[in-house]
Amino acid sequence: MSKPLEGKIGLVVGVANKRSIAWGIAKAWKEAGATLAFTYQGERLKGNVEQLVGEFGEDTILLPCDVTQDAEIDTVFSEIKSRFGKLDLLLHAVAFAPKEALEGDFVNTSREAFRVAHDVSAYSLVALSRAAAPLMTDGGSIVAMSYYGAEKVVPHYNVMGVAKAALEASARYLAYDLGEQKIRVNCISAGPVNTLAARGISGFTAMLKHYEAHSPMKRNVTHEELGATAVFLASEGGAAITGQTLYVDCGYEIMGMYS
Ligand code: 0WE
Repeated sequence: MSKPLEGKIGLVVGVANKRSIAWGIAKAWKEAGATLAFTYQGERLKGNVEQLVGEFGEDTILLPCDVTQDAEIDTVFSEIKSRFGKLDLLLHAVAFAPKEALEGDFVNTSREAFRVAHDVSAYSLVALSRAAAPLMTDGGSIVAMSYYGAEKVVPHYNVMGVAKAALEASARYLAYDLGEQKIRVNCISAGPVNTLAARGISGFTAMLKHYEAHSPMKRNVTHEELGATAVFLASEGGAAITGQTLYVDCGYEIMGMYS
């Protein structure tokens, strides 16, 4: 097995449990040779993430980070600086909208639900990238997770679709700002994956079945495939790719009419 990320330091934001997309990508980055730091959101998830990260060995660090708190973001990056001295990779795999905003009609989205969804799911990429950039002294690769609902209407995805559109646009503006520093910023738009965030969304199982029936590849994307894409983006293969949204969805996005 080749180690395209040997000697690279990465920060992974968004692991909640072993089904998290962030965990799938972390495993792939580690397999490719990277040394990783992780954050967890709140005491509720600390135990989970601690147990998972235990597999990663001594050089891994785990830090609390609520991405809506600038002070917590600052602490994360000063810890990374003192422990590793630099950063090469950043994974953003966090999103949240209040549950009621994902249930009714988009037209009824409250000002507060709109604000929270954009703060957690989109602004956090800007804040994390700004803090990461000074540590990315040899350039870097920033990867954020998105979804088709950013581009087309997916019923009930509602304000999350608007926030993902903001995330993808933010990735383009960040790519422009950070390009000369050899820092690339891209989104992976994943097909649906059965995670903690997806569970409790009514009709989610039907959505997985829909992709299975109608995507060109007639199946759903795996954690391993998302991990392999993130390795590609972080390594030489991605060296001239920035500001893009890559659909990793078994081809679903290309379809116009389903048969
Ligand atoms: O981005 C997402 C989901 C993110 C998410 C999930 C939740 C559930 C619990 C954000 N906020 C919350 N808030 C909660 O209270 N996905 C891409 C998965 C997803 O979510 C959907 C989808 C898909 C796909 C919601 C409605 C329709 C489709």
